[in-house]
Amino acid sequence: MQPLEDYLEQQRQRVEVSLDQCLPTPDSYPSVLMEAMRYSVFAGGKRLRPILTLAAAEAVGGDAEPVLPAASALEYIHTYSMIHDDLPAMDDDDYRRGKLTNHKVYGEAMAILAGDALLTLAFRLIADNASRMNDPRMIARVVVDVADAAGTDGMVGGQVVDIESEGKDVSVETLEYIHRHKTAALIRVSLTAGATLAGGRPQELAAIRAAGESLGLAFQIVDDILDVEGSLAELGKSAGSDERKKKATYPAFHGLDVSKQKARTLIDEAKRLLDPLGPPAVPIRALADFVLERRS
Ligand code: GRG
Repeated sequence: MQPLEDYLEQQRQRVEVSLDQCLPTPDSYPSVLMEAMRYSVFAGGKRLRPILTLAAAEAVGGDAEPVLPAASALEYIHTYSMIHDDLPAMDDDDYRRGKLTNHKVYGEAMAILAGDALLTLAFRLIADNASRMNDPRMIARVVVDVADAAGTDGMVGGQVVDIESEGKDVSVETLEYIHRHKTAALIRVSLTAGATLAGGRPQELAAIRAAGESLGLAFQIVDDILDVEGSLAELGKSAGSDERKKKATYPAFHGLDVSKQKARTLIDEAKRLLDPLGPPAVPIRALADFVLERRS
């Protein structure tokens, strides 16, 4: 296999092109909405979720190219969640990825609408992508999975419990619920959507789903650790915000050492779960290591 950096860069470039092509053109009407959507989509994310979608399609023997619209859709859902999370009514952040947040540039109303438009576009792209693949039954499967991961039983549900838990002493079960729903669910479905669209068999899908769950939880634990240990330059936002906002985090509950060990164990588990898929799953395994080692 080529070095991970080359693989990531190659996939990232394909994703960047697709993210541009799947959005309405910048001169579409109303132009301020197009501008606001593009501002946050192209604010410099790592593109982890869409790259996982491409890697999952390849892991079950499919091609990455046909699943690019669905991969882009998952990045749009992620971007919408960031835009809304930064709003004064939620985390009230002025900076994201080292740039002013969407509402700081376009105002709150436009930031809400840009997020809504990205979420809506995402479901259109997924349904359209699935309808072009071999098996039409896939449309329902993938749309339901993504809706579950993004909605009340996923990211939105996790965000609600996170907000409600701020400043309170939460149980370990609540902490686990927040992390698995707010963050892990979208990472997990980024993998399963790619594998499903590429025609993965039930056993392959089950392995990828379980690996995605471990990888997603590890991602959020690493995010918690970075909020304690990272620098402004690395994170593109000020570190220590979780502690200031009295958020429920792994380091706050378990300490840094146990949190690091837990993240490592989850990544090992994700990689082991992918063993039955053999060499085609090597890029996902490498991405799992990247999640553990990332500094931003
Ligand atoms: C508003 C419905 C709604 C949900 C928001 C995900 C989320 C829920 C809030 C974001 C809060 C946060 C920073 C969570 C930590 C995990 C996370 C999603 C980090 C950012 O993801 P990266 O590192 O971002 O993949 P980039 O910038 O690389 O795209």
